[in-house]
Amino acid sequence: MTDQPTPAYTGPERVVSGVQPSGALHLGNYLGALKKFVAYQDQYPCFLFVADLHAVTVWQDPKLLADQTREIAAAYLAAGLDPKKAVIFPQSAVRAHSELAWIFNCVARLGWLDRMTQFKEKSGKHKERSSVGLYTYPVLQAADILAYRATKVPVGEDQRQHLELTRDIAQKFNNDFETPGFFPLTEGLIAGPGARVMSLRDGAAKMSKSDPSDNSRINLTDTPDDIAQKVRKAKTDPEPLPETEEGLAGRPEADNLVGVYGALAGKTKAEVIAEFGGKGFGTFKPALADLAVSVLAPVGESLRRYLADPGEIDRVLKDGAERASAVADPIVEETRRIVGFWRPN
Ligand code: AQP
Repeated sequence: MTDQPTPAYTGPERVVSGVQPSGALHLGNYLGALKKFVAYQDQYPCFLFVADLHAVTVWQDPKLLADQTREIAAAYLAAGLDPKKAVIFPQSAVRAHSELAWIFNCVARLGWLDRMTQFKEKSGKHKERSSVGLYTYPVLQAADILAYRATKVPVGEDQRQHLELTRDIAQKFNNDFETPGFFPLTEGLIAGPGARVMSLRDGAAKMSKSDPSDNSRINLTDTPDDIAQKVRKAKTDPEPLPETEEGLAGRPEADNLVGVYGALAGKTKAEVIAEFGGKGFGTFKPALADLAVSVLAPVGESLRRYLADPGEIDRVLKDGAERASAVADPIVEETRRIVGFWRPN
């Protein structure tokens, strides 16, 4: 794969990202994605979708999918996104994503997809029985981004490899069709606190919706009591917190909890260690529980209020789909022209 800069893309800066409607959102989704979306909505035009096309790469109950989609939109609003600023929409309602994904399926190489670690993790031992969609998921992601010629994508650390694939697809398209700079080489906004929140039960596994243990994650819908209890029960080692940040090496659970505290408080790990270094988890965990409740409980409350008004969520999603299509459709139309598809003379 190549990573050479093509002649520069000179269009406007745009932010695109999405979250799958495949279960209740957790602290990792909040810190790795939602909180960042909110920070960018005042800086750039933001296109934030509910990734229902991605969700159906594994089985989703058709009776639940639309409501799950509303739930993610409600979480966006509860986290602080303003639909007058950010464009919030269901991915499947903007056809440009699927159309561009097919063209990119013909640009991406099998060898590139074979290297994607998320497919290996998600398909596990059942690769032969996985959907083809799960395999080509990163190609659809490239289409999600490039349908808006997005220049910036805020995501968690787990998406880094997929973003590199998006750049490779953009570059190969630009080279193959001799349209330098047509698609931008999108930058991932990945770094920073909360980019990789780990499971509360295992510091080596990422916090995930699909983890069978509910105690492994803090859900945005958890009550303050649930949140405090999950923090209390979080796996740790018997040592007090180290006096320096370097002392967190080899202590994944301690490192994770310090990182979560920092991400919630807007502090670096070094600042958290300066405050709690040398103290035991008997002191640190209650402080973390109080902080987590103070940040997440209002989000949970707001989420419940939005969910009580599905009509309002539907208005946001419909309006968002129209605004998103107005940007993406001309880009896909131009792509069709570049590829050489038939058009009436
Ligand atoms: N543990 C995490 N730490 C930081 N960021 C995370 N994200 C997910 N988990 C963490 C970020 O959340 C955004 C939306 O993710 P998604 O729902 O589209 O899919 P995912 O990454 O597959 O999330 P999950 O929770 O792990 O779901 P399952 O269990 O279904 O696979 C992305 O920006 C992601 O980086």
